[in-house]
Amino acid sequence: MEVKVLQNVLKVNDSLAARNRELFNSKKVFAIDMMSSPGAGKTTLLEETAKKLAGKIRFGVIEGDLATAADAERIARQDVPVLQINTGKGCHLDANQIQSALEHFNLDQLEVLFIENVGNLVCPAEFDLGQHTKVLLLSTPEGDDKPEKYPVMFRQCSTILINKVDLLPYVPFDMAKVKKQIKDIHPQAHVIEISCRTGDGLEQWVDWIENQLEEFSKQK
Ligand SMILES: Nc1nc2c(ncn2[C@@H]2O[C@H](COP(=O)(O)OP(=O)(O)OP(=O)(O)O)[C@@H](O)[C@H]2O)c(=O)[nH]1
Ligand SMILES: [Mg+2]
Repeated sequence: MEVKVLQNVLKVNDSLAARNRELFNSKKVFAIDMMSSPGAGKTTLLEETAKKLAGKIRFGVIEGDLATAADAERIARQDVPVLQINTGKGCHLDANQIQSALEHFNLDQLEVLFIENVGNLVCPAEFDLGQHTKVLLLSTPEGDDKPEKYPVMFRQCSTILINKVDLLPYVPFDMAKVKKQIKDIHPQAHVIEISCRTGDGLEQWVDWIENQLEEFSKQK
């Protein structure tokens, strides 16, 4: 019985996500779901992305956290349109929340929408939001066993950013081991090493966004 209830919840979520995706497509907005453990650097990366994309690509951000508007305030300081969703006890965003959030954006003015999901390596993987692609951040202090311990998340994300590479001299993190785990779980995943602190790899990240947007625009 419990399984049936869960299936219904996911079914309703999937149909709302499909509607969100139709809206994104009709407005020509490329939507990216950003996921990671708490503190891996999602908001910092979006702040740095805003600096790099200023005047190039018009984007907005939906922030998901249990409580506070702290992340949305950080993004707003970059002059990027942003809306904070507080999930209360919820450990992930869902399609219904995104649908409500979208009413607060002028999608005609946007080319890309980043959705920063609640920090969690498990639950966000289960819920389609209507995004076109999912990006995962793994940061070096989290340890080098995460891909094999959280395979569902790593399998779902088209691109995996390994953040905080500036900390490699100080934390036990075997990059080759992590890349091997990712290859075993998701051979097609695109991996980029970055540091939001030093800026390493951020050009590659911005190139990735530009290429994705170009491919998306061709489809319309
Ligand atoms: N050394 C180092 N610290 C970083 C880097 N990127 C982010 N941080 C720090 O990591 C901490 C967490 O960063 P956030 O961007 O708030 O992480 P988050 O993933 O948005 O966190 P939640 O929203 O709580 O899930 C902050 O103190 C950042 O300054 C990096 O590349 N190197
Ligand atoms: Mg954040």
